[in-house]
Amino acid sequence: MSPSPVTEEQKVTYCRICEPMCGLIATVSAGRLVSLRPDRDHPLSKGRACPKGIAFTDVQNDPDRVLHPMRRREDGTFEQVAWDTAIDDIAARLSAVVAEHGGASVGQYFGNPAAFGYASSVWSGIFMARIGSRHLYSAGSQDINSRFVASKLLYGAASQLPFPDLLRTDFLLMLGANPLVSHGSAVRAPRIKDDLAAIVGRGGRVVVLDPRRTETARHYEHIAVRPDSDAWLLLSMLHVLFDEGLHVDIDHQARGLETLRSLCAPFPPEQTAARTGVDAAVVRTLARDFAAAPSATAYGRTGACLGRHGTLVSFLLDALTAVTGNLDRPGGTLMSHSVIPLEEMGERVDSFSYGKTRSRIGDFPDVLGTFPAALMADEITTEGEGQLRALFVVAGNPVLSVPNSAALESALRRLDLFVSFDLYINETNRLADYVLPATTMLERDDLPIAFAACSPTLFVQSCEPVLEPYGEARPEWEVYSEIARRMGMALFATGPLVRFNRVLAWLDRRGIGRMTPRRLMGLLLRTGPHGDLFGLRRRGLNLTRLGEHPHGIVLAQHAPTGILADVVRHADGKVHLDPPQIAAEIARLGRKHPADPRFPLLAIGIREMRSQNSWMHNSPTLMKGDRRHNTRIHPADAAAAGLVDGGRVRIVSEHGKIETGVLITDEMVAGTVAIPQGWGHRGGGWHLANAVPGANVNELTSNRPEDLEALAGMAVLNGVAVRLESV
Ligand SMILES: Nc1nc2c(c(=O)[nH]1)N[C@H]1C(S)=C(S)[C@@H](COP(=O)(O)OP(=O)(O)OC[C@H]3O[C@@H](n4cnc5c(=O)[nH]c(N)nc54)[C@H](O)[C@@H]3O)O[C@H]1N2
Ligand SMILES: Nc1nc2c(c(=O)[nH]1)N[C@H]1C(S)=C(S)[C@@H](COP(=O)(O)OP(=O)(O)OC[C@H]3O[C@@H](n4cnc5c(=O)[nH]c(N)nc54)[C@H](O)[C@@H]3O)O[C@H]1N2
Ligand code: SF4
Ligand SMILES: [Mo]
Repeated sequence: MSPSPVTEEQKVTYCRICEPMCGLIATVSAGRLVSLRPDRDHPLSKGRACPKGIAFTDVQNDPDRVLHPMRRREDGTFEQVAWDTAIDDIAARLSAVVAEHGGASVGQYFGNPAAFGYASSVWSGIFMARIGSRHLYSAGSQDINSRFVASKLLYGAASQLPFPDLLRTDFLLMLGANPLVSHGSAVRAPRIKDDLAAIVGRGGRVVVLDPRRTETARHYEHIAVRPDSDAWLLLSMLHVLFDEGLHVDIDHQARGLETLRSLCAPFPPEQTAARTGVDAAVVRTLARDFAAAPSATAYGRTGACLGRHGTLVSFLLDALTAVTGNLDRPGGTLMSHSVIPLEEMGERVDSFSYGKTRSRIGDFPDVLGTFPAALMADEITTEGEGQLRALFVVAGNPVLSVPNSAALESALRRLDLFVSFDLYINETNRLADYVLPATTMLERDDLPIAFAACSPTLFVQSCEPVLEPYGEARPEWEVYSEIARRMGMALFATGPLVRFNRVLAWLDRRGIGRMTPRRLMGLLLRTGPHGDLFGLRRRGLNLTRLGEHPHGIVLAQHAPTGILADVVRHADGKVHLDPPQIAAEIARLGRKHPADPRFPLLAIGIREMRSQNSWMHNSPTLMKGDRRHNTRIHPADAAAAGLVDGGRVRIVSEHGKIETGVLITDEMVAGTVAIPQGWGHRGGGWHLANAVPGANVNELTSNRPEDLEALAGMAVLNGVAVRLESV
């Protein structure tokens, strides 16, 4: 008898590894993923996907994946346990911590992949709010919180993520972003390479400000700027605009123009050139050209956010756009606009707060209810009221991603309870009491949140699970619900309501029944700006209608403009160009850069095409071709340190040292080295990653409160002072 033919199914889905969320088609057979390929019918990605998206098959089917609840034994190895056993024990131990030390001693760290699904973020947030946690942390303090704080100061709305109108702009000033590799961040544009080319194609310009001649810079106009000097450069550009009267009247939109003008006055380009490495004449021309362009937009990403002045730099980028009349208009910088107004709800119930509470260590303001992850180590080890004692890590690997890994690693060993939800046993959760098997992006339904609101084309897509969870994997939100139940804690009870609870309790009281994340999102969708209003708006959106369009729906070719008044939440309805925090930060500028002759070079980060932060180095497809961890070094710096291409180098900072490979290249500005992030593997479970470990750049970075960026508590991960030693 011949074996019965196995039927293969093609399922429409989208990638949730990074922000473009490219359309994918999954081939599934007998409940297993066979392959992934780009979705040609996806209106935005149109048949494009990157190597990581395709290689997700390796992750989905990885024999190293965690598929059962794992409990750590005394000797550090893990044993498989039943879900019931794990949840009972976690609930009991958490109850004990809460009884003895209060809910404030419980915490959570939320990693980057968690931002690509709605359910675990919303439900774990509710869980933490109910328990009274005072310890929420996320990858944001190593990524984008400075952007959120700039938005809070400018617009009164921390969740606002203004983004460049790539489809219509005549002038894109790009500062500290490398979208040809990163595929774009805080702007959703799956075909960003084409979008940039089209700007030039229609006679416009793309100018890249970056210390490295990156993949993106090589294709466009590159201005090499010294690391962490962008604040001076932007202040000088604004100085020129004011000095030469190139700004426009924006009184209807903004207040504080005169204050901004006086803040920029002490920074003529001739004064800042030594600091930035950019000629005064170049800065003057750049400012004039930006102002003269029919439309222009200034955009920054991690290179803008991860220095000593990330909030100020993000603020100045928008200020530049605003004073040239380019805010909230076609071709300029657009205001983010969600189809499912989760962020708006958050703003309304004040869960997107800034400075509503302060951290126990370092006295930092909260950003969206979270504190700097750099403080976690000290929060665990510093005794006293509110000490962090029980930690949940959802989709994160902070031992590699947070500054001063060594400190965090040793602190994690001292927790009373440490629980992680992940696909792998990584460098962080190998120290956890429990590693719980999470569902992958293909094993859960999804709806767009967060970065989806930064799309130049107004677009919405939902997706259903492509696969049943492998093994015993479970969605995080169900596990949180179950832990709460076994602790006798009602997630939607009244009481000290914070964050989303107020709204959810309200919905629950109105008899919507058992609230699930999906129901909540369905309600928000229906009552949102494009929703069906329960039938009041014909052709409006609901989950059923979304389901009928698996490749997604283009709601408008262009994201809306003229919506500034709707998104600004300051009482006077205006953009604030004169916040006192910004004036204070400008006053601090010079003091934050002590020259230390022991560490004469500056290190910056670099993202690699076939990496995704720390978690795709176990994919055989992505690791093909003898990949290694190499630091890019300018020939002059290499010669001075006696280094050879392909050799080894020891990189030393005030906080630690690492050894890595040498790649000599003149794409660096002299005095700057670029070290890839996300390496340094010695996790519990990923064999291939561990076999090509590389070095962990965050052994060089600082978690001292006084070294964090002042306004948002951002980790300073670019512009790290180092020296090179030959080995
Ligand atoms: N020096 C330096 N440090 C940096 C940066 C830098 O440029 N330089 N960049 C920073 C930035 S921008 C970021 S975003 C952070 C990232 O920091 P983190 O979010 O802490 O780390 P990741 O490496 O993204 O690890 C994500 C973890 O989530 C797991 N995972 C993947 N998908 C899922 C899922 O669907 N569910 C669950 N439960 N788990 C999943 C992976 O297995 C992995 O263990 O790193 C930051 N650190
Ligand atoms: N292939 C791949 N794609 C990714 C990721 C990945 O790991 N791999 N990670 C994803 C994540 S989590 C994020 S947050 C995004 C980030 O998206 P991007 O920010 O676009 O990515 P980066 O490549 O880090 O680009 C930052 C740029 O800033 C430059 N830079 C560093 N310091 C400075 C400075 O002081 N001033 C200026 N002007 N420039 C500076 C760097 O040289 C670099 O070119 O990428 C996402 N996409
Ligand atoms: S660019 Fe990002 S979203 Fe698109 S396929 Fe690659 S990893 Fe997935
Ligand atoms: Mo990130």
